[in-house]
Amino acid sequence: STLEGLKLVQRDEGGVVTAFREDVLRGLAQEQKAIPARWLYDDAGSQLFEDITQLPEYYPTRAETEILKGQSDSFANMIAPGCAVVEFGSGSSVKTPLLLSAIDPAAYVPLDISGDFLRASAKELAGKFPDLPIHPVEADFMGQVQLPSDVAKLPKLGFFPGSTIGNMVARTGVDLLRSMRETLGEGAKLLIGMDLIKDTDVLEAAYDDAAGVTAQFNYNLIRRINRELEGNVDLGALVHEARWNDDYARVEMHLVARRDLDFTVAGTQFSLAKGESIHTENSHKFNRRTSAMMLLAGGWEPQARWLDSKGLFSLILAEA
Ligand code: AVI
Repeated sequence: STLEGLKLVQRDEGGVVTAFREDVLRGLAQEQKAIPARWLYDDAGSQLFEDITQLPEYYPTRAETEILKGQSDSFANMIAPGCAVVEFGSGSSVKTPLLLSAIDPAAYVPLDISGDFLRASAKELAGKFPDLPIHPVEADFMGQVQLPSDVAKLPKLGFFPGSTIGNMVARTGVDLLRSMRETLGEGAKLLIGMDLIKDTDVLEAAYDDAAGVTAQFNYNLIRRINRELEGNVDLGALVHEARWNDDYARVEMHLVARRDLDFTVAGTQFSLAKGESIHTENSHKFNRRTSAMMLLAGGWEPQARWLDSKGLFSLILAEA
């Protein structure tokens, strides 16, 4: 049973495997089976996501990059020079340099839970901006983070691109926005990417590309369960599906059973009936009003909003 699984969990050492096992066993015991999306991002999953950002169907990365390139004058006008840019996540090799070149900050503070990612990207950035002080902080930014004393006196700009906020349910997203406000302090600004609601076909194609890379990204979760949690899920019995949920304004990724199947994970037995699914990710989409509502609920007042030329994606500047 799930309870026995949880007891096992407390006895073992590896904290990450333990948390993974707990989340998977709890998620598979639910009526609608669901596994938190963060488990998609092991090394293989992170590489697959990088590949996704290059796909013709996956427009968000290109659209946001276009805004960052095209609006550098607007950023320079609205954001104080000499601020500290605090990036939530260790930074993209393309987007971060575009922002930093536009606003000429006094310091850059990437926050990431993975020290390895953090060091690698800080090193890459130091090569491009040799005069910019970089202060990487290894921390879970879902809670308040203590910023280095070097940047205490500088105005702060938070940067959270990619519409990663959309991977959280509203309550978690609002909690994160509030934590960001606490981390950055009174008077701070936040530049945040929020993907837009659009034609269902365009949205579903972005999460179910013709080359099947997103499907592999989804299947990788099952490979990880089979490898790390002694699972025996027959991957051939599951098919990747991207589903627009109009009530929640989100694209959902599911793994749908092609036939009835039984399997075991960490000693616990589960079954899926043909057509049932494991829900593996949400990607919420926004419009002008819902993005403003979300930001306001998190303690941020929207000040400016930019779209790419096709109107697919929004980048919003908000003030604490
Ligand atoms: C990381 N995140 C913003 C991506 C998204 O678009 O929701 C994750 C992703 N999942 C499938 N494709 C991309």
